[in-house]
Amino acid sequence: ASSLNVALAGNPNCGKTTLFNLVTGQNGYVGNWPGVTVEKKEARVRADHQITVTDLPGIYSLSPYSPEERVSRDYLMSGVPDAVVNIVDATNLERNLYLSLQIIETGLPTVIALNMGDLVERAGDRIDTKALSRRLGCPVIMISALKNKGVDELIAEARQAATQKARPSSPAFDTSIECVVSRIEQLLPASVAARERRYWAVKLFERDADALTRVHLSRDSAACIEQLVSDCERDCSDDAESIITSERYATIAHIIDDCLKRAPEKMSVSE
Ligand code: GDP
Ligand code: K
Ligand code: MG
Repeated sequence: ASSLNVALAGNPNCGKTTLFNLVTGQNGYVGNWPGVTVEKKEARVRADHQITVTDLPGIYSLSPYSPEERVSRDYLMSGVPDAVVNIVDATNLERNLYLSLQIIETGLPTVIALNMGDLVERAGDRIDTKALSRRLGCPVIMISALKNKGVDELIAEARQAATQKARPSSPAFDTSIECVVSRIEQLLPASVAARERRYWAVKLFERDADALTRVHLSRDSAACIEQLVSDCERDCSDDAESIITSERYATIAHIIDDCLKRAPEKMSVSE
C-alpha cells in the first residue's frame, strides 16, 4: 500500500516534537528545508507503518511573513500531505485557534489534537470536544503527548482523514464578507482545485503577495477582485487584511463561549 503523509502543524511549544518522538520512536530524519534554516523532521509511525509524519516548524499564522510560516504553508499547499494534524495547546485554546482556522481553510483533511489534556484536567477546565468539532467541521481529539493519552485514537483518526480525504467545513465569516469571498472564488481560474478555492479566495481578499503570483488570474478577473476588495474596505472602513483578522477573532470568541468552561475559581470577577 502507498504511504500516507500526515503533517504535524501548530504553534511553537504546543508539543509537536513530543508527539512526533512518541509516535515515531524518536528515530526521525533531521535536516533543513531547502533554502531556509528551518528544521524539518519526518519519520514513520511505529504503530502504523503506512503513515509518515512530518514535524513542521512552529507558527502562529499561515501568513507568509516569517521563514517558518512560509515553510509550513508551502508544505501544506504542496499536494504532498494527505492530511494535517493540528496540535493545539489546549491550555491556550483561544490563542491557538487562530492558526487552526487557517489550517482548516486550506481544505486539507484536518484532525485537531487538543494536547496538554493532563493540564486542562488538572486545572479543572472543561472543553466540549463535540461542540468544538461541530464548530470547526473536523474531528477533535483530546490527548496528552507527555502522558501518552489519546494518541492511539489520534493516529486512527489521522489515518481515516488521510484515506477518506474528507474536507473540513470552514466556519463562515460574516455574511457580507462571505459574499465577497464567494464572488472572488467564482473569478478564480478552473485550474484551481475545488478544495483549495476558498483558501485562495481568502488570500486574494487579503492581497497576499504569494497568492497573486500563484493564482494565474486574467487581467479582467484581477481588476474585478481589486474592485470587490476595495469596495468592501470602504464599506467596513478597514483594510482587507484587518477585516479577515477581525472575522477570525470574532469566530474564535463564539467558539470559546460555546466550548470552553473554565473552573469556577478561574473566572474573572469582573465578568
Ligand atoms: P513544540 O515546540 O511544539 O515541538 O513543543 P515540545 O514538544 O518541544 O513541547 C513543549 C513543552 O511542552 C515541553 O516541555 C514538553 O515536555 C511539554 N509538553 C508537551 N506535551 C505535553 C503534554 O501533553 N502535557 C504536558 N503537561 N506537557 C507537555
Ligand atoms: K520547543
Ligand atoms: Mg518542536
